[in-house]
Amino acid sequence: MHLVLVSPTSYAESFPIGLAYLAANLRPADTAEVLDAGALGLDVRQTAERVLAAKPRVVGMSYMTYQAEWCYELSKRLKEAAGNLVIVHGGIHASVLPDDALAHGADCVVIGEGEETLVEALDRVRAGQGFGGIAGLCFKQPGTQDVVTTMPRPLIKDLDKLAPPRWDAFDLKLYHETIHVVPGAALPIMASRGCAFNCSFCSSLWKQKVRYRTLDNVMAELKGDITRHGIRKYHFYDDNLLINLKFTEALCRRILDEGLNIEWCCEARVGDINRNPAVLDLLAEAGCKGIEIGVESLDETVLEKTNKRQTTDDSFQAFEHLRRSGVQPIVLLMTCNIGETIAGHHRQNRGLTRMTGRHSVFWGQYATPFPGSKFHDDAKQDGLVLAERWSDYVTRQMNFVPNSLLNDVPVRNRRWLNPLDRLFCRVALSRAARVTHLPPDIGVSAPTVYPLIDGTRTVRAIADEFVRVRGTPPKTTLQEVVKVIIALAQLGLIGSAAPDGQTKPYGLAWLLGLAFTQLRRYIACIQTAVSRKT
Ligand code: B12
Ligand code: SF4
Repeated sequence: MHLVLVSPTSYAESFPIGLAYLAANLRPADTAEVLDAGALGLDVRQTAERVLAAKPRVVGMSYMTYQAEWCYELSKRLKEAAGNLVIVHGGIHASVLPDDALAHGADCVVIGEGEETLVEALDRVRAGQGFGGIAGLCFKQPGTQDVVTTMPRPLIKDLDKLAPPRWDAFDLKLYHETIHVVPGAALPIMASRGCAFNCSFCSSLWKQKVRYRTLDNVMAELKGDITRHGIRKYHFYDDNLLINLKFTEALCRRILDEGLNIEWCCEARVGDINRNPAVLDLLAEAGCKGIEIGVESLDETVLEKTNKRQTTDDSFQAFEHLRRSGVQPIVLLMTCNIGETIAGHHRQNRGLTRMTGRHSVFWGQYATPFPGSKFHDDAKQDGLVLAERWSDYVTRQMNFVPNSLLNDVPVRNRRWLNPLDRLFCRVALSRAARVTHLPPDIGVSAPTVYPLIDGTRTVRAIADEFVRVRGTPPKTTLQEVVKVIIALAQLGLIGSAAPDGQTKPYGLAWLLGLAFTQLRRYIACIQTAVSRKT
């Protein structure tokens, strides 16, 4: 039986490793091809045509929340064109909201880990039978609209049983996934599945439990990839590669002993980096070039609300340890999280300046209440949810503003913004515009917001005033006002009327630091250009 596995439109050039695993773990009687519409730049119509041309019996789709509507549209088109096709949805969004998927063209939804469930579902299709009794499925009872959810599928105990991801099903030339610090073709790999924590903003399917592959199994995959594809750069997609330091150490030793000569990046929690910083030297020796660290926030109140179970000091220490060992720290931050305030943003800016040695305004990815997370459950009571449709659920766009920020009352630290202040605000806001998809000139800017700050109006009231006076759309106006407030807070140009809300504007040291950082960057660019020429 032939199966087409579709990866939908995407704005990141990354491999859908879930589909690569599914394609690799079918029965020999079944064949699968992967159609990555994102990598190929196909729209829904073109994707439907390509799927139908392949004449499959079953079509599988894997999607995150922001890709859901695209997959719903594809399912509708496929159903219209070929009513007998069996359409299976899976991945994070469908697993969390299977009813939504079933209402939009899916015949069945695989909830959670998919390799075993898909094989069993295909067996039923082959035998012309229904899906009843297969663990980890959700489907509509044939002939009725009743939705059946079967018992949860136990997690695969022995990950070594799984065949490694089938990269030969992909046109590797289409992917330019950077591993953040080393340019060039890189493949993803996972040595473990799951995470031992339970952060409020995370909607991962495999929280609170970690399963490992054996080192022999991981090494066999790496060697196989090197032989087959000649790729020596890897991105470990594990939620936290340093959670079990004994495992990490042993992995590094094997990479070194067997002379793999690879370069790689991974993700880790700051607490695990601090547990034994000496291990970082071994990681660096084994080719680790960068580690993504979820700093999330440098405001203790915000951190506490995320249940991240780490402190700002943990982040400072981890950053230092990484810097010392030569592994590049890749800092992940969130903006607009529950508990954020004007004074908190100011503190965070000072903390990050201290940590990174860069004098700048820092913008993270916007905190987004993904379905399946505790944040999603709390969002409506703790703030304003701006996301309106599934395609909004991307972190480069402001999807949520916490009440803590909306109800904060900004206070001006200067009478008027001087030309230098305006320049810094523009720099800060253009930086924000780069991480969002709003054009930088869409609404208001710092000099027009500043006069409205009178020490009595809340952030929400300032945005309302703008809408009233200028007649601009409420949502985009609020987004712009919040961005301006954050930039002003970080630069210390505003404080807050709340107790302990005082802040201090940037001073000479800040300016000199900024100039020095810029100078260093220019010199580094010139050095790179010169070394490329020679
Ligand atoms: C690695 C990773 C990335 C990588 C690669 C993403 C990719 N192409 O897969 C990078 C860094 C590029 C990335 C980017 C983003 N990510 Co990300 N990412 C992850 C992470 C850490 C692991 C995902 C993974 O690879 N898992 C391993 C594979 C094997 O599992 P899987 O894909 O879930 O597939 C299994 C099952 O789900 C099932 N299955 C999946 N699909 C199907 C289909 C069928 C037919 C069947 C039968 C079964 C099935 O079977 C598979 C095998 O068991 C998760 C967190 C997590 N722990 O899940 C977040 C996560 C998936 N990312 C998330 C988000 C939001 C994003 C971004 C949208 C963020 C942004 N910038 O806005 C971008 C989008 C990029 C894109 N490609 O479009 C969210 C998704 C939440 C949601 N509901 O949408 C997660 C859950 C993190 C979170 N915040 O909670 N991400
Ligand atoms: S954010 Fe990271 S540490 Fe927190 S639960 Fe998700 S995967 Fe685990």
